[in-house]
Amino acid sequence: MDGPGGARISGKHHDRVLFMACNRATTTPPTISANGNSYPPDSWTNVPPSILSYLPRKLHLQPSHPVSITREVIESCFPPPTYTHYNDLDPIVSVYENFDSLNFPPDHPGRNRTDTYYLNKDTVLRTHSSAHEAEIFRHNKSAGYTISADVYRRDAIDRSHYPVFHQMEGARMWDRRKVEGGDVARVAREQLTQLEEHDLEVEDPNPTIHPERNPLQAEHHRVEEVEAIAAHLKRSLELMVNELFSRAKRRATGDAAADEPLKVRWVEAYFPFTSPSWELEVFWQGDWLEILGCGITKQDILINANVPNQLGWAFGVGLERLAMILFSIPDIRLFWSKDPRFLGQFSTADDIKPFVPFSKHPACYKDVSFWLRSSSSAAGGGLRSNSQDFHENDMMEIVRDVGGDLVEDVKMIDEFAHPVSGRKSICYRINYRSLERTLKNEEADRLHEGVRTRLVEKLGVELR
Ligand code: FA5
Ligand code: MG
Repeated sequence: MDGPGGARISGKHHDRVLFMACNRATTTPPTISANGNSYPPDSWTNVPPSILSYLPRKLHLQPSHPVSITREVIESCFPPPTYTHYNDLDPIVSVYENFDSLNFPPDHPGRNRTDTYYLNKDTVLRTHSSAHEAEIFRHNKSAGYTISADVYRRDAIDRSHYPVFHQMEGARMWDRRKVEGGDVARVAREQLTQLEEHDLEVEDPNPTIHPERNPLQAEHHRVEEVEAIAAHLKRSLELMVNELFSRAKRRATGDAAADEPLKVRWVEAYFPFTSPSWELEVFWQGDWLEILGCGITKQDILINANVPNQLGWAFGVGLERLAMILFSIPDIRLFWSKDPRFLGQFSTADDIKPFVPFSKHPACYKDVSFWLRSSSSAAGGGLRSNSQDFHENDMMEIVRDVGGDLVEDVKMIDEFAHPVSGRKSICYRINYRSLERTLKNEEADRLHEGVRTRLVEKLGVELR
């Protein structure tokens, strides 16, 4: 399960974004400039220049890019005038917008500096497209909307996680004052019957509402309303998945697996801003893959947005996850490639062909083992860690900052505590591999030496 606030870095493209002054050590820079504004840094600041350099990229708007094509296909499932499409909202948001406006409790792990990029204590790079929900509910003129957005999370390094990725949010509201007799349940049911059928195989074993696991917002909603809105939500999203996968299937004729009906399943979930809530998983290449979270919007969010008479559903889907499946893209780093051998393979939403990998370049594995510092003095957000104040995401960030997209993945391969002192030792294996060329061993050695030096400087570990 992907939680709101987890993801990865590289540092090649510095366009419009400037990071004034050097942030290499723990010194705080005098000011951070991004998207034309300045942010005074403080003890919460943790966003490196390499991450700020992604802000101008906006892959979801880049013509013929697979992320953008995936967005277009999803938008076509939620057409105007019922849905307004918002695609260019500023990724720099307040802590209030990203967390408080959505009911995240003060101690939610997503708020930690280990999980989220802070420009300063009040300002973050959005960790999800939901950061704009409250604002759009307040001003939106149509019944529904979609938002596509680049989002940022500190997280592990592997082939399906990157510190920058794209989400698409969608929502659909019904206004009790505007439907006949205030009967939202009946209207939502009627609209459900107007939605198409599909031939996905859907597992949905749980009741819509479960008193403990997935409660009704009993003060605000009637059971019939939630049953009807949930059915409308699930069918709308199943149709979206069906549309994407039938496009992928059309191109894959001759592939036996492509003729099998696609299997999806609904699982119960929890989000602070919806109840009841679900996630949708797709069975793909032998495993269940989570593609989206959704639910019935918490009524207090709508009340705070000054639209107390509306109620409805919202969802948030990961665009790279879908694009990887749609185009058979094996590694999430590829989306950031500017190599024409990658970009040249995609054209439009009507011409979806599987990506043909250019030759797979060799991997180069290097291990690093270290003793953790035995005591701590961490400033700012809480730390989710082992006994000592080491958080894996801090290590991941150093690796990304040094190695950029030349790191394919990082795995912990050993961990133990000294029998007498209790001091902990960890060993990580870093896989250096370029997507575009053969990496020389000396180059990997240089990168690895850089990682080792920074681990000592920044995290105070003792190399073994
Ligand atoms: C959210 O971000 C919620 N805001 C979704 C939501 C919206 C729920 C509206 C209810 C109503 P989550 O953290 O699970 O949820 O992320 C949503 C999707 O983003 C995931 O299902 C997955 O497809 C994608 N995703 C999450 N983390 C990553 C990552 N590091 N790399 C690529 N895709 C990711
Ligand atoms: Mg999730």
